[in-house]
Formats: sequence, structure tokens, C-alpha cells
Amino acid sequence: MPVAGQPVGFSRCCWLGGCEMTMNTDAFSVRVSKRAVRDFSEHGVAMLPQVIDAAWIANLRAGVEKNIAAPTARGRVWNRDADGRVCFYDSQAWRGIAEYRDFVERSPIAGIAAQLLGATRVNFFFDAIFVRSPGTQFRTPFHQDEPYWSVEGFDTCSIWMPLVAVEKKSALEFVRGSHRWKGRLRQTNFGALTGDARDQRDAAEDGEAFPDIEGNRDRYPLVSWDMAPGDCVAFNGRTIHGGSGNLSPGRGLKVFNTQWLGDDVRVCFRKEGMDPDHSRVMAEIGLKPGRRIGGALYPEFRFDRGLPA
Ligand SMILES: O=C(O)CCC(=O)C(=O)O
Repeated sequence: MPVAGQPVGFSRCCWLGGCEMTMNTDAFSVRVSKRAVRDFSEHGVAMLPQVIDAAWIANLRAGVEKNIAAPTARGRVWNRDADGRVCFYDSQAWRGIAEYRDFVERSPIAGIAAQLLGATRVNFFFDAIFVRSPGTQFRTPFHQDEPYWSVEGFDTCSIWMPLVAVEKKSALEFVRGSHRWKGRLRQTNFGALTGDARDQRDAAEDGEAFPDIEGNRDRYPLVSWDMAPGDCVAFNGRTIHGGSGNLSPGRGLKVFNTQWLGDDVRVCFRKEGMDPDHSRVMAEIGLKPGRRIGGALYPEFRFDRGLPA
């Protein structure tokens, strides 16, 4: 469903490798500020106030309702507390939910990712939704994203976008600058938390112990913001983040998140497991470790006229 007032200048074509490619000819209806580009590069996180308009937000809210009513096979309840409050998660639902697909393919979001990454081609990786019922306290443990993914590289951009107003204390929090920390950290096994076999990661994974950020909050440069619908926070896949939850009574949270990949990112299957695990679908479409992702599941957006100066 096209949304009124949004760019529609897309054409699709095939290239020699047989991958479907999306040409986005009107991507910069939203210009990302120089400050946001600098924050994203230097701090690994940038707040983008009011970059998505109300029509897109309404569109995505309708999509989320459909998604909750009919989750994909990847949908799951991450947490349910004694009072029945839940944190629901789903991912890669965009191909089955027209409102999500429309947003991915036609909204300014791909252009925003490209501007932040300084890239004239970006691939869409996947969408994720996080829905917390009113008053949910459950907070996502601090973690980095890229070590869980079936791709590897520095040039990644996740865009966390609440579809309702969220207080700073309930928004996602970030350790500023952690995307450039050296060394490899042993990540949280979300399976231990959710009890879901699909979240399991091998505890024997190499790396240094993950720092106790929650227990030492004053020692880390944590940032988060009060956010309104239309605001986005963009972060590098290596930036440590967590939180959300901690909702005031009567307040729920609905978040639509998209992940974007830039120039140095390549397919990488990890022995310790992946979440979400794309290895099967990637193998089915012939993607091999070391290759750039692509194809209809991971469409490429090209900005052939270059990025805004
Ligand atoms: O919203 C949340 O609770 C978690 C978000 C998250 O970890 C992510 O977007 O990578």
C-alpha cells in the first residue's frame, strides 16, 4: 500500500548475478544531519529526530497488529511475567506483511541508512519487532548484534524506531563508542533467558567475559532518549545496547527495527550459532561465506546519483 506523500521513484531490475536489485531514485527526501553522521561514526549511535512521518508510522502500526495476530515461524514470546505481561519478538516478517514491505522498499529508511554508512549501495538485512505489553518490566540484556548475525563486517546500521512515545527510562540504551572497542566479547545466551531453543548459543564461544554494565552503570557512557513516533535511533551492529522495558503502568511499547548492511559486510556462519539464524535461507539461495549478501530476501538499494553533500 503506497503511503501518500512518500517517494515512489523506484524501479526494479535484474543484474547479471541473477539477484534482484532495487534502484531507489528518490531516496533523500530525508537528509541526515552532519552531526548525526558524525555521531554514528564516532559514537556508534545517533538520534534522528522526526525523520519518519506519521503516515508511515500508522502504516507500520497496522502491520504490527497483523504480525501479532499471525506471527511468522520466527515469532516468539521472549518473556512473560507472573502478571501475564509479555515481550513479543518477530523477525524477517517483511515479505509477508505488506505494510512492512512497503516501508522497507519505499520509505526514506534505506536512504537514511546509506547516508549514515556513507555508502552508495546498502542491503536490507532483516526487520525485527519488539512489542511489550503495558507495564512490562523485562529489559533486553546488554549485547552487541553483529556477533549473533550470519554476516560479519563493521559497516552495519540498525534503526530502532518506536511506533509509540517512549520515555528515556524505557528506551533502548547504548554504550557510546563501544562499536570501536577492541577484542571479542562473549555474548549473552538469550536462550538461557527465553528458554527457546532457537535463541541458544554455544556457551563455550571464545572471547572475553561480557562486562557487567547493568551492575556498574556509572562506569559506562550510557545514552538513551525520550522518543516520539517518527524519531529513530541508529546504531552500529557492534555498539553495545540493551534496556527498553521498565515501562510505567499503562504504557506499552511497539518498536519496528530494520538492519542495513554496507560495503565491508560479508556472509559468515558462526559455529556458536546465530540469532536470528539465516544460514538455512542463505544457503538455499546460494549465498556462501565471504560473499556479499543479495537477492530478493536481502535487496540492494543503490544510490547511483551519489549521497547528499
Ligand atoms: O527493543 C529491544 O528490547 C531490543 C532491541 C535490540 O536489541 C535490537 O534492536 O538489536
